[in-house]
Amino acid sequence: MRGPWLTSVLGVVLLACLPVVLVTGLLDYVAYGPHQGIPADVGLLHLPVFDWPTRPAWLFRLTQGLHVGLGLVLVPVVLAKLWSVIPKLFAWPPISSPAQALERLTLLLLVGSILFEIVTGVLNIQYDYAFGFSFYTGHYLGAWVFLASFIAHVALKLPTAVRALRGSRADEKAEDPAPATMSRRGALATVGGGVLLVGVLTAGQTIGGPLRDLAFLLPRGRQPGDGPNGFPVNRTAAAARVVVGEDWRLTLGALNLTRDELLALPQHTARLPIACVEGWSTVQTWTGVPLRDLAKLAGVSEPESALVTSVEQGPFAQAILNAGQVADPDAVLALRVNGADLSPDHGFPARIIVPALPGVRCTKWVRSIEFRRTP
Ligand SMILES: Nc1nc2c(c(=O)[nH]1)N[C@H]1C(S)=C(S)[C@@H](COP(=O)(O)O)O[C@H]1N2
Ligand SMILES: [Mo]
Repeated sequence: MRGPWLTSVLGVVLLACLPVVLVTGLLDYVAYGPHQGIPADVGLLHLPVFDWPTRPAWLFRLTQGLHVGLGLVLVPVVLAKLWSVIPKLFAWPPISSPAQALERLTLLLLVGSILFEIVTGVLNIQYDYAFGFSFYTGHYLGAWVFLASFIAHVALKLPTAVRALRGSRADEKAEDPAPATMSRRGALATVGGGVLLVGVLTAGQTIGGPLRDLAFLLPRGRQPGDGPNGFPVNRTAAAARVVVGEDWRLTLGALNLTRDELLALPQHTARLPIACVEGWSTVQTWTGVPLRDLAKLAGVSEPESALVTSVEQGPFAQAILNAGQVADPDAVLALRVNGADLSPDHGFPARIIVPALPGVRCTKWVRSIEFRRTP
C-alpha cells in the first residue's frame, strides 16, 4: 500500500489544490494588510499591492473561505501523503550523492514549511496571538518557503508520479512487501472520510443552523443567541472592555453627531457579508448612513481614504479604508442589522460595513471617521 501509487494519487490532489490555498492566502494579505503593517517589513518578498476592490461583494468571502476551508480539509491528505513516504524520509545512508542531498533539502523545507503553515494557521483560528512572533509575518514567510520548495519538489518528482500512475503494478512493488492491511480503495476512502469529517467540523460556523454546533474547528462565538443579532461574534463588548455611554457622539472632523442625528439622515440598507480571516463568514442585512454621505457632511466630497477609530483600545483601535471602499454606495456606517438596533456585541452604537472588506476592518464601536484627501 505504502508506495509510489498512493503517494502519486495524493500528490496529484495536492498539486491541484495547494496552489489555490497559496494564491488565495496571498490575496488575503493584499486585502488585509495595506496600511496595517501586515506582514511586517519582509524586504523583497513584498507583494505588489493593489487597492482591494469592493465588487463582487463576496470576493473576500470567497478568497478567505477557500484559503481556510480548503487548507483545513487538505490536512488529512497531507498527513496521508507523509505517511506514504515515511520509510523514505528515514532512508539510510541519508546522503549518497550531491543531487540526492539537494533533493532531501527541498523535501525538508517542503515538509517543514507545510507543517509550519498548518500549525500556525490552525492555532490562529483557535487562539489569538498564541505565538512569540507575529502570526501574519510568520505565516507569510512560511508561504514563500513552501512555494519555493513546492516548485522544486514538483519539478523533481513529476516524472516519477506520472510513471507510477501510468505504469503496471509490477514495477512499483517493494522488494519484500509486508502483507497489505488495506486495499487501495480502502486507503483512499479513509483519507476521503477524513476530508469530509474536517469539512463538517469547519463549515457549520458559516452555514449556521444545527451545523453550527458541530463547528468545532471554528469555535469563536458559537452561541450568539437568536434573533436579528444572532450571528457569530468575533469579540464581545465585554471581552473588548468597551462601555458606550449616553454621551457617545460620532466625530466627523469638526462635527459631533448623536445616534439619533445619524438615524435622522437618509438610511441605506444592503445585504452584505462579514468574512473573517479566521475562516467563518455570515451574510446579514445592514442599515445605516452611506460613508460617502458622511464624507460630504464632513466637507470632503471625494476622499482618498478614511481613518476609522474605535472606542476600543488596542489592535482594533484604528482601520484605514481606501477611496473605493468609501465611495461604494453600499458602504455604510451601520446602525441597525436585520431591522433591529445593533447589539453591543456587534458594535452598538455604530460599525463599519463595506462590500468585500475583510471582517477585521469592519470596525465595531466606531468613535470617529476622518475623511482624508491623501491615500
Ligand atoms: N473594535 C473592534 N472591531 C472589530 C473587532 C474587534 O475585536 N474590535 N473584530 C473584527 C473582526 S476580526 C471581525 S471578523 C468582525 C466581526 O464582527 P462581528 O463580531 O459583529 O461578527 O468585526 C471586526 N471589528
Ligand atoms: Mo475577524
